Amino acid sequence: MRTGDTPHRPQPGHDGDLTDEATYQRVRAAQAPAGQALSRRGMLRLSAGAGLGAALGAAAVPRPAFADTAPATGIVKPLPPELFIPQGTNAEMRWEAMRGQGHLTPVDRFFVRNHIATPRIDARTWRLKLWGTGLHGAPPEERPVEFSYEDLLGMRAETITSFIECTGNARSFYTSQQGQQVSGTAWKLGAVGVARWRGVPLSAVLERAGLTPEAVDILPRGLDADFVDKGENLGRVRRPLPVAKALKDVLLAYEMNGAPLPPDHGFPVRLVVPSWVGVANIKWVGDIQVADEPLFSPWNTRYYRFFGPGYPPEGSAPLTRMNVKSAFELPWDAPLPARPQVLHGRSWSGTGRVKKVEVSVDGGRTWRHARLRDRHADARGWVRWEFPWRPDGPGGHELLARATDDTGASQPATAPYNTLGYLFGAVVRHPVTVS
Ligand SMILES: Nc1nc2c(c(=O)[nH]1)N[C@H]1C(S)=C(S)[C@@H](COP(=O)(O)O)O[C@H]1N2
Ligand SMILES: [Mo]
Repeated sequence: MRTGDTPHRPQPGHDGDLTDEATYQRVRAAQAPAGQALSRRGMLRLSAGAGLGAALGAAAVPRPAFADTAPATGIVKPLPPELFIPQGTNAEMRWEAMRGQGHLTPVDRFFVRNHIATPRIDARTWRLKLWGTGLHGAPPEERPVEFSYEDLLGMRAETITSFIECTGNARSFYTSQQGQQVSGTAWKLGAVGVARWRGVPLSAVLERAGLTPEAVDILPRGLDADFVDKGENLGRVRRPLPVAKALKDVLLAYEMNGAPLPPDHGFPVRLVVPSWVGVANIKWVGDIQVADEPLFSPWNTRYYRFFGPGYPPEGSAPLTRMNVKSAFELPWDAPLPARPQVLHGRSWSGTGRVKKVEVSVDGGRTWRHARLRDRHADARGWVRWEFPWRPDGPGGHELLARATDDTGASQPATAPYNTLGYLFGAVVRHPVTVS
């Protein structure tokens, strides 16, 4: 199941270029996990993948200690209520916490999405292990190519500014705006943040480990505990990534906003996969399988695909890029004064550079352009914008913002339904009360 003869230098539209959406859909749709049949419910059976994770947990990678982990959420950093909305093992950023901030989201308010809990890892004994058929000599799991934390710090570093956003960000609006039932964390718009990430290009580590031209997929895996879904152990959090994307702009990041990666965001090292679905950004990475055939895990088969009417039983192709979104830097149901004022917000897109933001203060009947800042910032971050507003009177109002990127992608009035509530990209109606 080779997908191309030159995966290292893919051409757009070529089968090797799995960073191209159309190609990805075409190639991935034709592939299924080897030896795995569809169950009666049409879901992929993943017992093989879970077994692999469980076996590795015991054999290859020492378990991190869980001391210091706050029992309630499993999150280490403080979660003051003025900055965060609790969401089980996760913490959502309140958008009003971005008001007056610079381009970056400070770590103290950056959202946390943990499947389980933040592990405490000792960087002195931590090793990144690479193994698999996509490396020269096909090093087995038991004798992987290893990198220490010091090894990575000694390699050529790169810095990028990029958002990380949960695929389910804004999921709650499927229900509150569209009346649809979806499963998953009921995020509003705060499962997103922009940081400056510094680290080693994944391409450099792959080359040093002996990447072969036949390699097509990598599978980075976290050192947090096994994920158990309704009694079923799915193993460690891990999600396949095409080698083509891995070589393009992915970082093994050890710094966030100029300081060592905090425990909750992946210390000692995490992947940063610009523009892609949040789950691709594996935290606390312990090992990376590199394979000369497509790889599968629950995180690209039973999750992070579109399911529901209009999709095949096994779902769409695995989701790759995030979509276009906008948020006001205001609390939900914000009390606002009945005088002229300036509204602030931010827009971002995984498919291109945000070129235009329009705001409507009359429920979507009329739209006016917002004034953009950050026009020259990294397209993988976001743009801040401002919109002068003179409320027409006291009472409830709905504020709407819609962005368009340079590919023409924009925000529709409604988002196409999918059962797991991914990629809500419609315009959000933000209620405020003027008095
Ligand atoms: N090992 C590991 N990596 C992980 C996760 C996790 O639970 N475990 N969550 C993923 C998901 S779903 C998201 S959205 C991002 C969130 O990154 P953050 O917590 O730094 O904001 O991390 C991803 N990486
Ligand atoms: Mo996520």
